[in-house]
Amino acid sequence: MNEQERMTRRRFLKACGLGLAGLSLSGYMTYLFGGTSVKDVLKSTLGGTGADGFRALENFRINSVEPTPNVQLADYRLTVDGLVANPVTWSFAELKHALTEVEQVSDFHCVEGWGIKNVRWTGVKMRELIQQVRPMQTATHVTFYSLGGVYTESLSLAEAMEEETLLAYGIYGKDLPAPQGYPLRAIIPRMFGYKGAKWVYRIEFTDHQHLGYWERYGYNVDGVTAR
Ligand SMILES: Nc1nc2c(c(=O)[nH]1)N[C@H]1C(S)=C(S)[C@@H](COP(=O)(O)O)O[C@H]1N2
Ligand SMILES: [Mo]
Repeated sequence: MNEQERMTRRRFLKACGLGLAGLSLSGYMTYLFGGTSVKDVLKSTLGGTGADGFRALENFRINSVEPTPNVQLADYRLTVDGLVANPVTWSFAELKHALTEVEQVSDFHCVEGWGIKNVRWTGVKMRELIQQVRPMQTATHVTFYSLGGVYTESLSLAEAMEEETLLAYGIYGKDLPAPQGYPLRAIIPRMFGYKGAKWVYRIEFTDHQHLGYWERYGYNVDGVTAR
């Protein structure tokens, strides 16, 4: 780890968990880096919240490594490019016109040990978007880029095609609050929250997997096991 990574790690630890009730530092490190399953994390810590400076929003803790970008919806564009036959750049209105709106109720869980049951998202299915842009034979992965300029995440094409993989713009029947990724965030319910980038403005199809932000600090690319 170089100095910058150490700083980031330290900031991360400070930001997201030293205050978690009932978790010792070593316990915390264990579940951060010790091969813990989603179920174990949820079992051990669901319901336990700490006075740790997170801003609660509908029981979410706003988790961001960058400040909330100031997005004017009129200026927003989503670009889908890379290894696709039909690249697109859509305004928000064009996106909603091109794809079918769906509602989906699913649980949300963060690797840090908090989770929320039955979150009601509104958005569009990645699967439908993928069918429209028509990936080339060589495309194996998709990378999500975030307007914050710092955060990226990626999925295999198969993961992106899963029934429940969403691009969400609403929550509980309202627009997504800005800190939660307005106007567009990725939701992959069976994976930890870090797999879903907030403020997505570009989706690139590639022939290899880009490591996501937290994956460079040791999180698993599969998004299901902590390590
Ligand atoms: N752009 C961006 N997306 C992000 C993150 C981030 O720091 N930046 N954090 C991820 C993590 S670790 C989690 S748990 C969720 C948190 O979502 P929330 O802020 O709505 O609770 O967003 C994910 N997407
Ligand atoms: Mo997270």
